[in-house]
Amino acid sequence: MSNVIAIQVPDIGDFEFVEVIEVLVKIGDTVKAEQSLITVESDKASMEIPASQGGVVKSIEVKVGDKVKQGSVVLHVEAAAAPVAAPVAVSAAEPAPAPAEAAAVATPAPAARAEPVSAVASAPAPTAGKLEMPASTAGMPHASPSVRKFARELGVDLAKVSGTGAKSRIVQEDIQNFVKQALASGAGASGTASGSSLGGGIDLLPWPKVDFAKFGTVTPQPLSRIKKISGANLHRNWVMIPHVTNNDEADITGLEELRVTLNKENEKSGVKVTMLAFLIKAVVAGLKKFPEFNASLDGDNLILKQYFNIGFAADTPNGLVVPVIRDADKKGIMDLARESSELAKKARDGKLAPAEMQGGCFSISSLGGIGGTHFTPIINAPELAILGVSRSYMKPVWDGQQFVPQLTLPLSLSYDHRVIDGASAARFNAYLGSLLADFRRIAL
Ligand code: CAO
Repeated sequence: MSNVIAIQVPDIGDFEFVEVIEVLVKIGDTVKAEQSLITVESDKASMEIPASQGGVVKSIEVKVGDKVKQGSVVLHVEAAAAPVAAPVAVSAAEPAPAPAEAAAVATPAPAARAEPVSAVASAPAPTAGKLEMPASTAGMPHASPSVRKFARELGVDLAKVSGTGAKSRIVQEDIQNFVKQALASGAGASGTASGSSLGGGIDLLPWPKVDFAKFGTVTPQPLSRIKKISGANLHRNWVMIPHVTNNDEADITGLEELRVTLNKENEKSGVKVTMLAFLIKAVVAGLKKFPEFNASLDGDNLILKQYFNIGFAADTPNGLVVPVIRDADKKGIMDLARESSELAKKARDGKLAPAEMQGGCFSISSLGGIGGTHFTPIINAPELAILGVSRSYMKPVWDGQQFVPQLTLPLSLSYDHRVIDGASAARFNAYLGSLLADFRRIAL
């Protein structure tokens, strides 16, 4: 028995008649349930009418320019098997159609297509049994969902394309011509057609969806509030700042001796002199010598700072925070050691005030107490550079006559390459190394 089904236009809300602007299938095509069949357009927006039932297209009952309304038959398909009512076509409140009715007339399931955020972000969610026209797309390029999809696949910014269709609608051919022109003008993948997003955007695959439980027992654990906030900041900084990391090493043999001596002398003071305090002092000297490191980008301007506030990454049970030592240039080693340890304790206890994490000029991330050789610290925007410090180690160094043991501190300086050249970064890092190797230089 022939199983031919009429596919109708569903309830499309307040619009009595809408115009067919695209027919997306032809007779003989095999269509799947949910596949778009035609695009209709009101005076405000366009949308696709999907098939609720798969099958072979036997006849098409509409053409471009026709006006259709709820109940208009779009086409007939011959279903391979007995049709199944579309899963979301019938609202839970309505009685399901009898199988015979369902077999005769299948109303398309609601299927407002998932569009890029900019395209139909304001489109209302479809209600069961009803296909909502997206809200007005005023101000957006005039194009059907399938054309938008096509543009998206090619990375074309529709705002840059002129439409040649009715009412200046952008049609598929306009996209093809735009791409041809962009290629002919020699515009490369990154800078096409004077600012078009063709190849310039980040067009990534969706995040992999894996059912981990299939492979073993798993326990979901929500991220801490700090992790969520710091994660979003780190992500933005990593993506938006062209990072380069300069790796160097400093001879801290003498400095470590001094640190140990100071700690012995000041045992009763209750303040432990840390390598971090020396590093802060050395960084301040570096910022004074290389002012572009003590700056932030503001459009085409560099905002040079005359103050020296140094942040340091503190590892806490809830995640990473960066307390800031203000006016570090006005403080001595003991003050810096005391303040950094107080701030680190506050950070671990979750008691840092927001003001204690603001106003930084440059950050230090010291993993020296933990381990590692070198790493790539992520710049703490809007700062322009960050110093990563790894674990010091003893290495044999040839002094011209013999190998001598040298306590060596690895320094990893990440910098924003939009502002800082590789040569400047190498000089900055080498200067830090020279200060740490002979701290008397800091007085020069
Ligand atoms: N090389 C070898 N040993 C080092 C060292 C180095 N570069 N730096 C510190 N140490 C030693 C210290 O001497 C100390 O040893 P003792 O206990 O024997 O005296 C020990 O490591 C612990 O140091 P500390 O942690 O108390 O002090 P600190 O000044 O090195 O660090 C702070 C303070 C707040 C920076 C640190 O506790 C911390 O949180 N570090 C982690 C920072 C972080 O997570 N960075 C990553 C950010 S990106 O994800």
